[in-house]
Amino acid sequence: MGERTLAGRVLKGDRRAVARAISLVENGEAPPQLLDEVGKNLGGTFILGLTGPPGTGKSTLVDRLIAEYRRRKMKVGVIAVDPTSPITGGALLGDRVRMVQHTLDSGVFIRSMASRGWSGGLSGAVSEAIQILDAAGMKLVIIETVGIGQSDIEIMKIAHAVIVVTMPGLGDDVQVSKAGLMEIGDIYAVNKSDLPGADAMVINLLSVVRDMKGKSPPVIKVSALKGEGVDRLYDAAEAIRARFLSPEGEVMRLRSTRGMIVELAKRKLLSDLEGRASTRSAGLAARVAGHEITFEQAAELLADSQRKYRGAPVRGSDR
Ligand SMILES: Nc1nc2c(ncn2[C@@H]2O[C@H](COP(=O)(O)OP(=O)(O)O)[C@@H](O)[C@H]2O)c(=O)[nH]1
Ligand SMILES: [Mg+2]
Repeated sequence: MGERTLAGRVLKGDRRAVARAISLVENGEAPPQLLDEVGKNLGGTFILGLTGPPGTGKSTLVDRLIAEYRRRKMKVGVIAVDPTSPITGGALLGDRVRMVQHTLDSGVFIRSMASRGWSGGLSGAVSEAIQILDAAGMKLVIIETVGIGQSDIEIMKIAHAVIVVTMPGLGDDVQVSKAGLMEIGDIYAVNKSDLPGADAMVINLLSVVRDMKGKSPPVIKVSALKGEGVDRLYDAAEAIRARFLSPEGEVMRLRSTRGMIVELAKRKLLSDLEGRASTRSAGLAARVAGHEITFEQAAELLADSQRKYRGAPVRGSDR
């Protein structure tokens, strides 16, 4: 059926095959053979996450970082996870536009994945996409997410290093701390340093990240627009990658692998549940409507049938 051929082409780094494979994964239609082949041919890519509130300049910064890595001939994959629908476009297009200078470079693969409709399943699809890029020979995969919502935090658990991007004028970084971003950064970038208030933001951030963590991650002032400070951001990311490549990196690799396994398992359970839900929910809804059972009981029944179906302990199984 050509799956082997597709896998073969992915392993050779064929960008069209990679695009096709990621589409299959996104639609939950990837043939097991493809994922098997990919899984057997992983090279241990470094996963760099970039997150932060919308408009802070993440895509522009990713574009600059790609250039830094390409200058060193490193093959780079980028996945931009976008909250908007692929139909209405919006920021989705924006991400690609900001990185357009790299679209003709065969050493760079850029892909947007829309989070709409994926909810809990998104990180599973991202995990598979990362594996495809890894098997295709990318030594670095950059994941850009909009730092709002739980799935972002989950995706960032997969990354080996996380850069949280902020900018001046975010109002005492309330948005940043509210979104739970203060706990997940290995590096903090204060972008748009060409605008007033960047120094204050750095000082502010330094105090906050020191409080929340035992150690103090670097806080780096950059202007993606002017290309200032990008080299220092690159150096900070490379320092973490050097650790990743050393024996010490084993812990990082295991943590990320664990995250991926959990996300993939969640995705599998979710799609099974959705399958069952579509057949069972009509009956359950009628019983709720008839006041025979409560919403809570209906949900429990559906969950129970899923657990039984899976042959798992019905309740209280540990995680
Ligand atoms: N002044 C200034 N604007 C920037 C800088 N970096 C990005 N921008 C602008 O900020 C806007 C949002 O950038 P984008 O990269 O799409 O942000 P994202 O939503 O975080 O991915 C765009 O209009 C960029 O041109 C910067 O360093 N300085
Ligand atoms: Mg963006």
